[in-house]
Amino acid sequence: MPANLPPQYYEEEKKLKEARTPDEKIRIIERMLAIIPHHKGTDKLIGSLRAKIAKLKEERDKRPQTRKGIDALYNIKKEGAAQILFIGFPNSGKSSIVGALSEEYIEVADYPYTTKILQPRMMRYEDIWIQLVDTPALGDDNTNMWFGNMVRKADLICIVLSISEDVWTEYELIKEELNPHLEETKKPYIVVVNKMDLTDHAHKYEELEEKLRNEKTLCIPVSATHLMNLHELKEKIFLMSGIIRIYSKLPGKKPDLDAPFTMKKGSTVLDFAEGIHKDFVKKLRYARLWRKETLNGMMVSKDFILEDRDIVELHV
Ligand SMILES: Nc1nc2c(ncn2[C@@H]2O[C@H](COP(=O)(O)OP(=O)(O)OP(=O)(O)O)[C@@H](O)[C@H]2O)c(=O)[nH]1
Ligand SMILES: [Mg+2]
Repeated sequence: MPANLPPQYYEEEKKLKEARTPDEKIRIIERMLAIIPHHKGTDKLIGSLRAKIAKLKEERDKRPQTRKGIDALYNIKKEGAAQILFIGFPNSGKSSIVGALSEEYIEVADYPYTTKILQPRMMRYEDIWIQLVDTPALGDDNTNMWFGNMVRKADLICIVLSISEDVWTEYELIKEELNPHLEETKKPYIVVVNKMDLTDHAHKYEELEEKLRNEKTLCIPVSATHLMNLHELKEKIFLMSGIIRIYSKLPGKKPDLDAPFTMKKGSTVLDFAEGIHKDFVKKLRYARLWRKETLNGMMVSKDFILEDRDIVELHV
C-alpha cells in the first residue's frame, strides 16, 4: 500500500537533514508523526520514526551535562580529556565556533561584547569529550580577571581571527597579551581564521598563513556559519592538545575499546598503571602492548612511551 504522504511531511524531512542537536531532531520527527495519516501503508514508517525518537532521546541523555555551575565567575573547572580556550576580539566568531563544534546552544549576535562571562561547552571527538571554553572578547573590562589564569590552565589556546579584519595586526596584539603567560608554560596555541565564507576577504588568508608559517604557528581557515572545515579544526584541536587515548585490556580478554583513558603525550606504561590504581606502581612487572599494525602484544617495560590508541595489558 503506498504511503501517500502530504507535502508538509517532505518539508519536515528536509529540515531533519539539516538539524544538528538531538532535541531539534526530536521536535521535527514529532511534527512528522503528527502529519502522517494513519493506515496500513504507514505503519512501518510510524514505527521507524518512533524508534528514531527513542534513539535520539537515549543519545541526548547519555551526553555529559556541560557544567553551568562554575566555581568562580572567572574560572572554569576542567572537564573531559582537555580544556581548550578560545580567545579573540569582539565579533570574530568565538561563540559561533564553540557552538558549532559542541553542537550546543550558545549566545551569538552581530554586535560586539555579546559574551559576558566564560562559557564552557563539551565537544565530542571520536570516542572522547573535550571541553571548549568560550570567552568574553579581549578588551572587555573584566579581561584581566580570567585571562592569565585561564591561559595558564588550558591545554591549548585557539586564537580566533575574523578574515574581514586586519588579521595580522590583531594577531600581533593578541600575541603580546599572551606572551608573558606562554613563555612560562610553553603552552601550545593555534590560529583559527573565521568567516572564510566572505569571499571578498579570502585573498588575505594566504599572506597570513605564510607569515605564521615563518614563526611555526599553525593556522586553519574555517567558517562557523557555513560549517566549513570544522571537522579539520576538531582534528587539529585534538592533535595539538597533547592528549593521547589508551585502551586497557585484561589478560585473556578483549580490550575495552569503548572507554579510553586519556593521558598527556609522553606518558609511560608506568604513568598509565598509576592512573588506573596507585598500588599498580609497586606491583607492575611488565605490560603487553598492541599498536596499530606494528606491535602485536609485544612485552614492554615500565618506561615505554605510549602513543595515541595504544592498547595496554598490565601484568602485576
Ligand atoms: N559570515 C560569517 N559570519 C559569521 C561567522 N561566524 C560568526 N559570524 C557572525 O559574526 C557575528 C559575531 O559572532 P559571535 O560568534 O557572536 O562572535 P564572538 O567572537 O563570540 O563575539 P563577542 O562575544 O561579542 O566577542 C554574528 O553575527 C555571527 O553570525 C562566519 O563564519 N561567517
Ligand atoms: Mg561571543
